[in-house]
Formats: sequence, structure tokens, C-alpha cells
Amino acid sequence: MLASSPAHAIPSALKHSRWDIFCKVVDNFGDIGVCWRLARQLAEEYGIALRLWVDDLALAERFARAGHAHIQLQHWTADADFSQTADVVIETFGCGLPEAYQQAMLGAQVTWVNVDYLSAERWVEGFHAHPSPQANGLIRYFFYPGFTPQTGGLLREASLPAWQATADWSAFEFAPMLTAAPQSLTLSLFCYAHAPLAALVASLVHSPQPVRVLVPETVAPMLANVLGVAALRVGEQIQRQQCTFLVISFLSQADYDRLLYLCDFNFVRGEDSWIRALWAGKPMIWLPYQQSEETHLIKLNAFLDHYLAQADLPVADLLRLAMLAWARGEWSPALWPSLLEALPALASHAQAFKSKQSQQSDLATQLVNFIEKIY
Ligand code: TRH
Repeated sequence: MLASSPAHAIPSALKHSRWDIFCKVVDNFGDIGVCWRLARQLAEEYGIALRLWVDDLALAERFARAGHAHIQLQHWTADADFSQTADVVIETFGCGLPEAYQQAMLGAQVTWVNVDYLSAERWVEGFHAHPSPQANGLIRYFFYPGFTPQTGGLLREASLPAWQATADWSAFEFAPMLTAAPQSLTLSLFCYAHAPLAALVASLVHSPQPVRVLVPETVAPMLANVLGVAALRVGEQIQRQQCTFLVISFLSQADYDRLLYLCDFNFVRGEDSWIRALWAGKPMIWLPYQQSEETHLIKLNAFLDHYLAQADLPVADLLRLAMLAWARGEWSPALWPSLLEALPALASHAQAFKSKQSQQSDLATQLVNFIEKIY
């Protein structure tokens, strides 16, 4: 079943294929954030009409908002009807497929691909695009996102350059507050509870240049804690010397993408906002999702090796120092003034990385081409 006027010609073999995506929300927003973004791109660029099965339907509806003509949200519950399989099923982050669905697959011709977590680690290249025969006879393929040609690429919509060319703050409800202090740098702050937020806040309060920090409402409780106030509501502004904090509502994915692009500096986390900050082409600090045995630091160093490969040494040293400090909870007061002083060099590095990484075929395109081959 095809959606109308797709941007790409879907391979003829897949022309009438029906697709299912399965998403299990572990925590936070990234599982559904990545799945919703992938589903939107497949629908809008390839005209694929698909069902997105999600266990946390309420969270999915928060992303889907008014919904999407070619994406049917399905509530993944134990007693859901899995008798009608799709032709292509995309499992995400190794969430597994319902037993009943797999049983139904045995009697049908279904292509099963697991799109896993993003990592810059080298081992990903050895596992990408390999089949994994299952005990029940089904074949599951592993598809690993990544930064190199030997991986499945990164999510990047074809419309990115076009919407970035026209992006501005006017549509944001808090826009008037931004025009009030045009000389301030605008930062976005999306982090986890384990971030050394008190240390960062202290360095921003004493910033050599005035800064304004846009704080998503989900991060506001952490900031309230650091500032010693009971609570912070959406729309609330708090000034501490050189720094003005502004609490903003949870935005649509498209608006949050635009915000990252319009900010001067972004603190991001997890997986989806990490990549969106890279496509924003602005200086950024990434906080990986915390894992046991410091696996997240291995992931961070692997990313830094890739992100800084072409960077001038001072830029590379400073960004590695800052991102490791942020991830280790060791943010020192000198870091923010150093980042501020190096901002022009950080900005040109971010732009250079964005244009180089944009040459890689995007994940959805590689996924469609891969599925055409194994279909
Ligand atoms: O929310 P996260 O921490 O999600 C995490 C990661 O995905 C991590 O890899 C995974 O293991 C864990 O979940 C279970 O960070 P992430 O990946 O950036 O996802 C946030 C999503 O929320 C992303 O799609 C952007 C979106 N978002 C909005 O749509 N509006 C907003 O206002 C904000 C702040 C985020």
C-alpha cells in the first residue's frame, strides 16, 4: 500500500510491500524518538504505509501528536492480534518480536531486520547486515546504524537542508524572550540526572559572555534542585548573573530539531538528539546513556575518535576533555570559558563534520536498499 508522491522511487520489488516496526520503550524518549523518525522518513520519502507497534502507546502519541496519514500506531500488548504479518518487519534495538507474530511469520514470506542501537565502535562493522538464523527457522538480519561506509548510516531526512534554510525562532512561543537580549549566546540543555549540572550551572553563571539556556521541562526538576528552588514551570525565566534559564515545553520532534539548529551550543544525550545535534552543525556536548562497567565511556571515546579525526588539535583536545568531563561528572570551572573562547573554531569544526558526514548514504535509504536485496 503506497502513500502518495514519495520523494524516492521505492524499489519495484518492494512497491506493494506492507511494513511493521516494533518498538519497546525502555525508558526516556529515544526508543520511540528514533522509531517515529524512521517511520516518518519511510512514509514520506518512500511512500511506505506502515504500522508502528509500541508498548507505551501514550508516549508514542506524544510524538505522533496529530498522527501521520501513513503511519498506523498499534498498541503492542500481550493480547494484540498478530495474525496479519507484514511483508517487512523492522525490530528495533533488539526488542524482539511477539511469539505469536513469529508463529504467523512461519507461514508467510516475511523479511525480518533488527535495526540496533547506534555506536561508533568498530565492532559494529563486523556485525552489520549479517543474517542470524533463529531456532524456529526464521532468519533475522542485523542492521547497525553507524558513521562509516561499512555500517547502515545515520537517520537523516532528505528535507533537512531545505527546512534548515528557512528555520528561525519566530514560530517558538518563547521567541520574544530571545529578542530581549540579542547579545546572549543561546544554549540548549538536554541531559541525564547523572550529569554534573551544578558545576556547569556555576560556570554559566560566571560566563565571560551572557548566556541564555533553554531547559526542556523534563530537565527542569534537575535545574530547580541545583538552583535551590521548589519547582520550575514552563515559561519561567530565572536569571543568575550572566546566565538566564528559560524552561520550555516538550516540543514536537520537528521543533526540537529546529531549536538545536538555531542554538549556538547544544548539550544533548542518548541517541536521537545526539545525531540531531550533529546535523545542526553547531558546537555540541554529548552525554551518552549511562551503562554498567562504563560502557558508555567506551562509546563516547569511539565517537570522539570519529568526530575529532579531522579536527585541529586544540579543538580535539578541548572537546574530548569537555565531553569526558561531562560524562564522568567532573566538570571544572575553566571548561566553559575555554569552550567560549574556542567557539568560532568549534563552530567551524561542527560545520565541517556535518558536511563530511552528510556524504554518507542515510540510514533509511540504506535500509530500503538492504531489504530490497534480501526480500
Ligand atoms: O530521551 P533519551 O535519553 O533516550 C534514550 C536514548 O535513546 C538511549 O540511546 C536509549 O538507550 C534510552 O533512551 C533507552 O535521548 P534521545 O535518544 O535524544 O531521545 C530523545 C527524543 O526526544 C529525541 O527524538 C528528541 C525528542 N525530543 C522532542 O521531541 N522534544 C523535546 O522537547 C526534547 C527535549 C526531545
